[in-house]
Amino acid sequence: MQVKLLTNILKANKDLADTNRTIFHKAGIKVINLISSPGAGKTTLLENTIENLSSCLSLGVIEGDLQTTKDGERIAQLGVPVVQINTQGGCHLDANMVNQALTELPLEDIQLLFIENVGNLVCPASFALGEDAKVVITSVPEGSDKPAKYPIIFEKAQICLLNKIDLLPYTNFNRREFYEDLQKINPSLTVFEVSVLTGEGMGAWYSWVKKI
Ligand SMILES: Nc1nc2c(ncn2[C@@H]2O[C@H](COP(=O)(O)OP(=O)(O)O)[C@@H](O)[C@H]2O)c(=O)[nH]1
Ligand SMILES: [Mg+2]
Repeated sequence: MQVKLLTNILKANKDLADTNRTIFHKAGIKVINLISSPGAGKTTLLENTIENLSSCLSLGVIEGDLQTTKDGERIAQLGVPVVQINTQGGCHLDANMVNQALTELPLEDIQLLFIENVGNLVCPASFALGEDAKVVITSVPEGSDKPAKYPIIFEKAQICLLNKIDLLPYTNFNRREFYEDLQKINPSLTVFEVSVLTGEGMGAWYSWVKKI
């Protein structure tokens, strides 16, 4: 019975994600779903990406969080249309929440929409939102075992950003373990090693975003 219930929830979510996808397609909007554990650097990545790309791309942002509008306020300061969704304890965004947020965004003015999911490496992996690509961010201080421990999101993502490489000298992060595990989970995953803080490696990320 429980299994059936879960299947129904995921099916309902998939149907709504397809509805969102149709809306995005008609409006000519590309969508990136950003997924990571709390603190890996999603909002900082968005701030830098907006500063670098908003002169050539019209951007919009949906911010997902359990509580507070802190991330939404950080993004709004940059003059980009943003809607904050508070999940009131829920560990992921779902397609219905995104569908409702769309009514608050000027879709006709947006070419590329970023969705910052709730900080969590598990739940967001199972809930499609209507995105063109899932991007998983993991960061050096979290450790090199994260792909092996949370394989589903690394399997479903098209891009992996390994962030905070400026901290490599101060940690025991094992690149060999990281890449060997990723190879087993998703051999076609593209990895960009970056430091959002220093800007190292960010050129490859910006190029990918511009081409999506
Ligand atoms: N050292 C270092 N810190 C970073 C980097 N990127 C983000 N941070 C810091 O990590 C913390 C969490 O970042 P935030 O973007 O809020 O993470 P989020 O919870 O995934 O949105 C902040 O203190 C950032 O300044 C990086 O490349 N290197
Ligand atoms: Mg954030």
